[in-house]
Amino acid sequence: MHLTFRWFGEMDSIPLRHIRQIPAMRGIVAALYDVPPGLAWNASDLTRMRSRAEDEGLEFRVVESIPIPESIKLGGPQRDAYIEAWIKSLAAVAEALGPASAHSASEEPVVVTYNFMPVFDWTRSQLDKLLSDGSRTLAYDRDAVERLDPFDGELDLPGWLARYSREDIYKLIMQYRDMKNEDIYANMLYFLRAVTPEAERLNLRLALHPDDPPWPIFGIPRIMSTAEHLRRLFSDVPSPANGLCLCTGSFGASPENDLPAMATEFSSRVAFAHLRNVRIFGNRSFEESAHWKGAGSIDLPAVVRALKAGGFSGPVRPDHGRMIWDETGKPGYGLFDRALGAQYIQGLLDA
Ligand code: DNO
Repeated sequence: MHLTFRWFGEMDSIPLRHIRQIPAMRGIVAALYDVPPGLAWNASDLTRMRSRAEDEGLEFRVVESIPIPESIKLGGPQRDAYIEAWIKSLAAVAEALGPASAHSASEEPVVVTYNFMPVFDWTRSQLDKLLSDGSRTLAYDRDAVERLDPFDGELDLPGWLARYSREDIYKLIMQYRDMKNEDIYANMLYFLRAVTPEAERLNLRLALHPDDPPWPIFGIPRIMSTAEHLRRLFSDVPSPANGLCLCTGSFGASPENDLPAMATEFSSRVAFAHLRNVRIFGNRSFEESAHWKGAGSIDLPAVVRALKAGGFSGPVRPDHGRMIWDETGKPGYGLFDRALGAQYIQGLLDA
C-alpha cells in the first residue's frame, strides 16, 4: 500500500510542492475536472498533468473520477453514446498514464475511480460544523437533511449544484423517484458489462466508490451501500477490472457495515482505498472526525491490517480532513488535517 493525495489541478489552492513535503507521499489522485460529464477526455491534457506531478517527484496513476452522466444511470436513449465516450476517456487514461517512467512502476494497473450515485455525489447537511476542539468539519444530521428541500435553489450541497439548473434537478429527481433499485442496478450492469472488457484490455482497474452516505436520500434509491450489494455486483460482473474503492468513511457511516470484515471479504476487489474516520452520533447522523481510531467510530488499524492480510498493495489516500489551525479552503480538502491523516496511515503501514 502506498500514500496518494487528491489534487484538484491548477485551481487547487494546495500546490504540488506542498503535497510532496508530506513524508512517504507517492502520488496524486486527480481528474480533468473541467471536462463536463459525458465528453471524452483528451490524452494530452492528462499527459500535461502527469508531467506537472512528475516534475514535483510525484506519480499520477489514480484517476478520481470519470463522471458518469445521468443518462447512463437512468438507462436513457443516449446511454450507448455516453458509454462510448466513457470508453474513449479510459483509452486516454491508459495512453497518458499507463506507460512507465522514472517515477512510476508500470506493472500495477492504473486506477480509475467512479461512482453510480444518482444525481447527488457525497451529501452533507453542514460543511463547517464546529467540533469541541475548535476544528470544523463536514457533518450529516438526519433531521437536518429531512428538513431540506432538494428543489430549493438555496440548498448548498457540494459536488452537484454547480452542474445542474434547478429545473434539471427537479426533473432528474422525479425520474429517479419513479425507478426501483432493480432498474438502476440493471443500468449499472449494462454499463459495467460494456466498460470492463475495455478496462481489462487497457490494463486499467475500475474502482467503484460506494454511496455516501450509504442510504437513500431525498426519496432516490442508492444501490451500492452494503456488503450484500457488493457481493451481488462482483458475482454478476466477475471481470478483474471490476474493482472497489473501499471508502471507509462512506460505508462506515452506517454501523451495520463492519469495515474490517468488508476489507477482509473484498480485499481482492479493492483497487484503491479512501481511509478516513467518522463519528456516528445517532441514527443516520455522523460527523467526519480525525483519522485516529480514538476520534471516531471506525477502527482504521483493523481495516489496514485486513487489507494487508488480504494482499492489497495498491494506492490509499487520507480522503477528507477537518479544517484545523485556522486553515480555510475547499471543505474537506484542506492540507493540514489530510497531511496528519496521511501520517497516521503511514504509521499504520509501517507498523
Ligand atoms: C468526496 C469523494 C467523492 C468521490 C466520488 C468518486 O470527497 O470521495 O466525491 O470522489 O464519489 O466518484
